[in-house]
Amino acid sequence: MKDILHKSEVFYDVYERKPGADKLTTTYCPGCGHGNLHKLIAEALEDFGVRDRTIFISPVGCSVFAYYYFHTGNIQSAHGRAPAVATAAKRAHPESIVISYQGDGDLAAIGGLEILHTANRGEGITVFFINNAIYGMTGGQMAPTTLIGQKTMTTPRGRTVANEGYPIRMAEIIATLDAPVYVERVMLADAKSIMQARAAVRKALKLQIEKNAFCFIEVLSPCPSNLKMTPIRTKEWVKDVLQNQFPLGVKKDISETFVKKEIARTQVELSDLPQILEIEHTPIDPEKIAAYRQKKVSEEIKVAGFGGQGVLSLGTVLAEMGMQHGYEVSWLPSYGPEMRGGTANCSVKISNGKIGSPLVTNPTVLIAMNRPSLDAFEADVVPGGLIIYDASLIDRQPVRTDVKVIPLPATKLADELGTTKAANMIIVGALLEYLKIMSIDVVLESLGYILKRKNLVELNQHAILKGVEFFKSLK
Ligand SMILES: Cc1ncc(C[n+]2csc(CCOP(=O)(O)OP(=O)(O)O)c2C)c(N)n1
Ligand code: SF4
Ligand SMILES: [Mg+2]
Repeated sequence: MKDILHKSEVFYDVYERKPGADKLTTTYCPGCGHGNLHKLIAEALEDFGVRDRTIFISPVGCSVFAYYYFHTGNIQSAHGRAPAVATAAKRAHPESIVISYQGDGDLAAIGGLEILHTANRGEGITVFFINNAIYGMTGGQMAPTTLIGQKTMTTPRGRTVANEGYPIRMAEIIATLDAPVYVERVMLADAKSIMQARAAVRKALKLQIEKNAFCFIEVLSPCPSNLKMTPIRTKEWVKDVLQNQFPLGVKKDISETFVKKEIARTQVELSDLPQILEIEHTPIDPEKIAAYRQKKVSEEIKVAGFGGQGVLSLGTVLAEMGMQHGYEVSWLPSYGPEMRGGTANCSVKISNGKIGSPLVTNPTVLIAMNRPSLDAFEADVVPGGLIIYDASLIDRQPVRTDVKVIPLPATKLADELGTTKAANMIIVGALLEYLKIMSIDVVLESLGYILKRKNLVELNQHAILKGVEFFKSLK
């Protein structure tokens, strides 16, 4: 009796992360299979002594909050993307035990290709695939595993082959691939089948622990709430109906002959990067940037304009130059349909603190190189921020009165240099002279390292200096 009531140490005693007053029960409906499977996994992790090196990945679905319960490492991933996240976790931490826990909507619909390629690469992870023949979390829409004739929210007259195709047997598909080591389908319908599921769960995890083997366990599981049956009746349905479409059993097992897969963690020293990336790089004299290392810098820059105006490279130059000065930097391009003739933009962060997200939504600096960009982003600039706009192309002034505005005729000045394309570097010069977060000398010196076309270095140096002069002339 004591053993039956034993709660695995792999579960938290109290589910502190779960909102609300009830911190002792799970979010699952009575009779739901998720609870059973959680228990089997938790007990195996405890018995194998790997709790503290397990990373549990839950994507979207009713098990999205698995991290309320599992006292392991946890990552909550986007819908269908758990296998990619699991791949990254395992490769970064080869000694960890990585579990990708996915529903049928998640794994077989939105994440259908993700799992296929992960299985095909034979990543050293364990996938638990909860097939309850329905989208549980969202209230009972059709899943790829929904049975023919089964009524769901989105197939109110029952699934038909003509409209929705056949239910997909994922375990069989995964078993056709070369890399997976062990693939089995089990069910959670009665004591006997739960014991068989327990054995499969343990075998799959053991194979990861001992051999880094990719294993895939499909688990036929009851969802009483959306199948609209009592918990007992749903279990019978899993056994008597669902199982007919999805036959239980081992679909592939090469575990005996499979040789342990070594996952090497590649250690790259920062100083080796230029050579690996084939970048010409001469370190900057620390003396030259010492003064800038003391500054408190946290700039969030939005650069926007037409595709072809050098918007993205303007951002790259700022980020690269920031790096030369020892700042944390990020650069995030936005490629959208707007690239063809409309607006293109990128986000750049330059900071001497850690950068959490590369996205800039409220810029401290907006660089608007065309009118649609000024229209689109002016309102987002933080009060006290800066707007630099190309006054030779934009026929209106910013309306904001709580920000600093620099009307810079960048295109006109670039034409004076002989090429319109230099407008972006003129803006770089004016901006850096305004911000005073980098040494102009170092920027000019570094251009040679980062520009791929060496014949353009001199021209861009002139353009940056022209921007600097323009800003000085405003004073
Ligand atoms: C990108 C994205 N698309 C759609 C959704 C809505 N959504 C949430 S859960 C879910 C399906 C879950 O079904 P399943 O994976 O079978 O998990 P279950 O709840 O049945 O365990 C969907 C479509 C979402 N959260 N994110
Ligand atoms: S809706 Fe279905 S899958 Fe979700 S918790 Fe309830 S029984 Fe489980
Ligand atoms: Mg489901």
